[in-house]
Amino acid sequence: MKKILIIGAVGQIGSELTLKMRELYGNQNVIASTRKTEPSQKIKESGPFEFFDVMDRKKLEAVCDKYKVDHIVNMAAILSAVGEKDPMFAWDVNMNGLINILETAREKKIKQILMPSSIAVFGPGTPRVNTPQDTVLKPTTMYGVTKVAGELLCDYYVRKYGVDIRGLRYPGIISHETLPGGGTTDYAVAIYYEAIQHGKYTCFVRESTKLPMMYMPDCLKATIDLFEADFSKLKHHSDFNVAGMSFTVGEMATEIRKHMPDFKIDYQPDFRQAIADSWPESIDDTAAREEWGWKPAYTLASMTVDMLTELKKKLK
Ligand code: AKB
Repeated sequence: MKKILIIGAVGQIGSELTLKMRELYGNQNVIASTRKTEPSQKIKESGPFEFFDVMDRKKLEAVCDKYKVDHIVNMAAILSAVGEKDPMFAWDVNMNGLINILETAREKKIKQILMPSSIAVFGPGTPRVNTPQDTVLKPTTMYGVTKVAGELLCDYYVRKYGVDIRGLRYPGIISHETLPGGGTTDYAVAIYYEAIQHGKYTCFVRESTKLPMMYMPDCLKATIDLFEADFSKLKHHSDFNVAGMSFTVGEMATEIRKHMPDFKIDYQPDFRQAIADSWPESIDDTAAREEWGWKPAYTLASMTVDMLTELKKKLK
């Protein structure tokens, strides 16, 4: 049985991925970890948990030894909006944290690393519609810079040391369990919370802003399908484009109004508008479909029904 260490296990994706992986691989085989945020009761009680900073290499190695870890999933990252407020902190966590993981994996002969990337690798010079797999990578955020460097570094470790590393470029992820922390695409989650709690939302990007998004069940499926993929069949490694859906904020509001006709939205763009404008509108994920069979299930309409139903239960 695999022994999987999930770093960043209390964040938006990490928290749900931990529970999903415990269900699939056994509670005791999935070790959750985070820097300092207290985990949910569900995470704490369903399996092993460790507090440590990914920048602390000794502690990372000690945890790998303690649990005989052979797979590492790294969900720890400083995202685009927070990264612009403290670029050096973003560099430190995203790059030095990654180097620690890669070096630990090389030295301890860890069998596999899953290292997510993001649509933040793209920038203003990249084609914005149906963005190709292999294209211009000149991001304008520190988060994007660390993700491009991270992809290159991971591919280097694959080539130079034969470490099995896989990664996918997450679009904005929408979910109702754990809030996202510090990204530009956070508006696509906040809009549902605010609709349920206050019937209105002030959005920090323009109505016409269109970005690639994905619902959490598809995100978990993509992550686990890539985790399980046959490494020998992969031509790409750390940089798979994965598409779910693409829509404008205006289209989201229209979809919400189908269920909540009185929902109101206004717009007060801030510094995150420029970040959103530098990213693609839609993504070409042919490589992921061909190399490991990726296929999303959710649309804006089906996700909206699910988000509103789940949030009504949770918040009312
Ligand atoms: C962000 O907005 O920074 C993230 C991302 C697209 O990686 N959600």
